[in-house]
Amino acid sequence: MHQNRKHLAMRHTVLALLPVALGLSGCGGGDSSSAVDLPALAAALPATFSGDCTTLPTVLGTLPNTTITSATTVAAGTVANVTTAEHCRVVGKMNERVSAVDGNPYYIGFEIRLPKTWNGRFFYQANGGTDGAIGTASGGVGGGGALSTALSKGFAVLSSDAGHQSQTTPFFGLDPQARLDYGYNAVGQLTPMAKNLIKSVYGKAPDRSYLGGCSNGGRHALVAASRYADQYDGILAGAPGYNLPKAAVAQLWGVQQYAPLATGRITSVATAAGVTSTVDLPDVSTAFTPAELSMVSSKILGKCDALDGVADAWVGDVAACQAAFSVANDVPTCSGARDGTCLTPAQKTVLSNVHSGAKNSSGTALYSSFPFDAGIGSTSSSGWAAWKFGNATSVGRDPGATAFIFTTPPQANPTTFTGLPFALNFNVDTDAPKIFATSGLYTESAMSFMAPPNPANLSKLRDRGAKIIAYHGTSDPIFSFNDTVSWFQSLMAANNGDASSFARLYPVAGMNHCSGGMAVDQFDLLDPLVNWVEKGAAPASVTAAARGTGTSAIAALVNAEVPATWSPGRTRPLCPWPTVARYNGSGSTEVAANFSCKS
Ligand SMILES: [Ca+2]
Repeated sequence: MHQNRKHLAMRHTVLALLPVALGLSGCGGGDSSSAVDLPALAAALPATFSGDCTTLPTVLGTLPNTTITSATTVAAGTVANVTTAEHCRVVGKMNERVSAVDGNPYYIGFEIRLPKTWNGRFFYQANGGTDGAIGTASGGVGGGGALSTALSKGFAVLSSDAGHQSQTTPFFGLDPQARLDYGYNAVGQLTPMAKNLIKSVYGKAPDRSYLGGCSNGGRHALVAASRYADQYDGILAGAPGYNLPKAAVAQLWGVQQYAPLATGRITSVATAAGVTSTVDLPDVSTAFTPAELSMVSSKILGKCDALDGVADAWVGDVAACQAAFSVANDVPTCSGARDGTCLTPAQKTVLSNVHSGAKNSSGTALYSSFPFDAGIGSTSSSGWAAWKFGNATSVGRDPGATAFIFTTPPQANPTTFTGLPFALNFNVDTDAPKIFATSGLYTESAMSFMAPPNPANLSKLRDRGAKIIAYHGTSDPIFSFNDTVSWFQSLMAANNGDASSFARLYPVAGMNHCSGGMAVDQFDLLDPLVNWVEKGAAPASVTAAARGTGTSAIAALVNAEVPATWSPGRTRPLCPWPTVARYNGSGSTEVAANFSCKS
């Protein structure tokens, strides 16, 4: 601790000299963060718990506002498809209460898994969607089909429902406190509790603490990096939906773009309670057929594949692809009926607009643009069509989240709420601003409780020696890769042009939302993060593998979207943005070693 304080004091001295140094080195090339001596954090030391898990509730009975409901031994075996050693699973709840607004009971539910042989580290597993369920506390290391977890590595891992017990409906948003718990306060409450719990079990608090997740979990990660920088040494942010309410609004805007193109009709809609009513509305999933999206994907591939140095059915240089490809020039225009080989002029306009990003009627951006990527043809549940048409019209996803959690005041009644009508009737001029609104009952806006207070300013995290690694699939249809690049650029700007002393962004070319797609999506970014935090080893390229047919005996771990022309286990380097994995010019194109991260 004393050593860290000394380093911090030194840092302030260096900062005071910076303007002079920058003046001498000219503009644009500032490198203050790497020039500054950030404190080095000591490596975590292992410990063991040799006692009986079932006695833990007695030991843990003094945690404030916390009830332990069970503590059981989990024998060595498979957890989240990964071989895992014996551990204790402790389940509990914090801050039990009954809402004065909706009359429903609430608490912050959690489980924490405590290895008998512990590596001295804590991992907060931030979950996806609108939370509401305690996912198995295994601790994801990034991507899909991971071969290890934080738990299998020996971390103590916590997972929570973020303060409400309803995973499939968004109606908890009626309760003001449940909104805040979901946004940030569950992490704020659970983190010190978990550290105290760990101390009670092992005799010491965690030496090092990490928080990671993807999607909403990536949002939690950036929120924690901003709000709870004093609590975490390493942050792993996957597909960070750090502008989540804006992304949801953009989805509703998208539904309104697709509607005029639809050839099919929807004749009934259902509430969360299963009450159906007869309607006659456009079926937006018919705006672009799978054949049309596959055709667009092939056109993108044709134009962009070779830009990374090799035509290998993989677009590695996504930035160059944006300059090379255009819907107007590279997608055939239908001269007759739609047959899957062309798009109508109206379809081309919508596809361009959707990638340019949602805007209100006066042209003001409501969210980010999206890059064109060959993954647009994905037919998986994490792919383009599933998100743009399915989740954008479902009660539990974008319409419901916007109606009940993200707009103030909440805009609908749970008993009658249906997704598609809400999306079609959402007013992007008068309703969209409600994600910034407050009221007497709802004193924080959604953009206040969901977004990091200032994602560009992570100086507190930086200055204590903590590190952050982000990753994002370039084919992500819901949280735009471009939005994450915008964040990273703002972080660089706030650090005189270079945040590399404490932050890395790894694009995952072709990956859908958090996993899947025409991508090498099996990777582990947790080990590089730990090595950076605890050994000062800054990460460079990280090898990722495809999960094609035959790469795993577990069917769920095989990615059906790996192209047949690829070796099923093809590897590629993940490269720190803005470098790109480029073919070296010789050797097998199926092997990462023959690619290098270059600008
Ligand atoms: Ca290529």
